[in-house]
Amino acid sequence: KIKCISHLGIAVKELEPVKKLYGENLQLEGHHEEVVESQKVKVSFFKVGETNIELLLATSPESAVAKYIEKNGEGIHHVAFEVEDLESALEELKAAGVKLIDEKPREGAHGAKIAFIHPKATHGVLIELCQHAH
Ligand code: CMX
Repeated sequence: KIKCISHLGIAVKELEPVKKLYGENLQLEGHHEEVVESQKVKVSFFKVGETNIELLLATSPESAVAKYIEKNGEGIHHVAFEVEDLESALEELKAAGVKLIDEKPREGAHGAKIAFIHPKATHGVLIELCQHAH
């Protein structure tokens, strides 16, 4: 079951000018920054009510974010939904024949469990499902 939108991931070429935009110009509260080695990204979170903006900077040319920017330029990269139970959500989607990128949860930012659904199965929107510990 989906509880809420956890975050919107936005692919950027540089972090500092975009952090200035969200943090200073739009006056959102920046609250967490982390390198997620397994995803080859540095992430920076800004709180928007119950949800977040996640700025995504590639840490390697092989990063999914670097490839995305090369093809599309900067912009919205994925939507992340918070679920109650990620493993069973993935089982249900798999059983329904929905194409997944991750059939098992991986570790994402904040130590959350994350998994992606393939954009080919979602009419062009990369969807992340995540489950935070709290
Ligand atoms: N949103 C929508 N469509 C996307 C997309 C995105 N973010 N990224 C790729 N696609 C589409 C491409 O446009 C392409 O479509 P066409 O075949 O119609 O041209 C298709 O998916 C294949 O894309 P590609 O450029 O050939 O790239 P790959 O197949 O090598 O990789 C994907 C695509 C989605 C499988 C890969 O990016 C992936 O595994 N993503 C999940 C992990 C990830 O994105 N990590 C970064 C964020 C981590 C975090 O938030 O912690």
